[in-house]
Amino acid sequence: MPKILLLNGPNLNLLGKRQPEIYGRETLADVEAQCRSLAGELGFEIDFRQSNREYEIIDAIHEYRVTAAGIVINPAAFTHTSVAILDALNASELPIIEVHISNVHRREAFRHHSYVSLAATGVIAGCGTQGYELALRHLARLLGSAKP
Ligand code: CA2
Repeated sequence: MPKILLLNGPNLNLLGKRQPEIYGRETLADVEAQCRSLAGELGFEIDFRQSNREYEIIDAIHEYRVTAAGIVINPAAFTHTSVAILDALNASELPIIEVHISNVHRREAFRHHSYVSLAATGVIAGCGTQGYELALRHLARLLGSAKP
């Protein structure tokens, strides 16, 4: 079964616990459960990770660079700052879908620029946590592995 790495950046462990007006009420565990269920339907295996440390995100990208079929990444605040994550993603030849729960373009100007978008195949923003499911469905279509 093709494996998808689903990677979440800093503070997303607080999802559903703070700022529900921006990020909704679902926890990261809820998102993981929904993604696992959908991945099963689509014929994927998923590895779901979250880290508050930039180097762990980079290491995960390196680890899955060869073994995964695609990456779904919400780099959180590192989106707007991390050339290192961009470089790691550019070193993989995988399809990469960048997900943002909120519509970053309706927020502060510093959230309007993404380094990660330079490596992304597609970008989803403002669809809430459903963005992760949309990303998985798009990867299924791209990889031709399932019935999206
Ligand atoms: O909209 C998104 O998904 C973001 O990637 C979330 C990041 C933010 O820095 C980006 O600009 C947009 C922040 C993640 C923090 O998540 C929290 C969730 C609940 C409570 C507090 C933080």
